Amino acid sequence: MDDLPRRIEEGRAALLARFADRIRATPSLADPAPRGEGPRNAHGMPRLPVKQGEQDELIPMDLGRVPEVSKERWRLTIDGAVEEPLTFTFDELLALPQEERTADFHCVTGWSVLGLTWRGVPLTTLLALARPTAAASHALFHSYDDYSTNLPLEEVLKDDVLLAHELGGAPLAAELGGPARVVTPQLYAYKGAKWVKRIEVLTHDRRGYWEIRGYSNTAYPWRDDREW
Ligand SMILES: Nc1nc2c(c(=O)[nH]1)N[C@H]1C(S)=C(S)[C@@H](COP(=O)(O)O)O[C@H]1N2
Ligand SMILES: [Mo]
Repeated sequence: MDDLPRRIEEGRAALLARFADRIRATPSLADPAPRGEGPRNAHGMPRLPVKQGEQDELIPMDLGRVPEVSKERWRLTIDGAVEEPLTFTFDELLALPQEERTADFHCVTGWSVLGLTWRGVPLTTLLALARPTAAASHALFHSYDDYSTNLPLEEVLKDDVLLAHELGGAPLAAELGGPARVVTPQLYAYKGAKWVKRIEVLTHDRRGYWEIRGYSNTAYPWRDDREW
């Protein structure tokens, strides 16, 4: 495994080249007039998207139960339309290159928390190792609580999309998705699966839990894009 950094770099470069145009065309990078208030973030977006209220801390949101997933029992599988299906233990996740991202968090129910610092592994790293096939276009994330959520690969591959296991320098609390969760700072937070156990790479779009029940499939906060 000593060629791991090279495999990650080559896989990431190939994916970013392949998806560069689609990444640039996503709403949060191409919107000429994002709606919201406050100073602009690094992507030129107003810090507080339209119809969001700021608060100090995350409110745990779930489907009525917090699944008990110990670090020992936790596994993440990446399969479907990939050349190299993979399963990681929590220790194997920690053995990958770790990165930090400070990002804002926007829940579709109208609250935002600004400036959260997450630590974990970028989704680009995981996909670089699993290598989506030429036909791969989307991913469906499955969680231990039977939640699911879907994204096009151009959203999964954004630099701030992280599989996070620490928040603010501490292990991620169980009610916030620990041992590990996905965060998607440029979209409403229901696009980030807590207690994630499987990333199913797909050659077509397939809707997740809230996307089936009426929440927007695109979930773009600066256009009030909440429902369909
Ligand atoms: N597995 C799972 N992931 C989930 C959810 C869930 O119910 N189950 N809720 C989503 C919603 S609607 C939001 S706003 C965020 C909430 O994250 P928090 O609990 O850390 O505030 O997680 C998202 N990810
Ligand atoms: Mo939410």
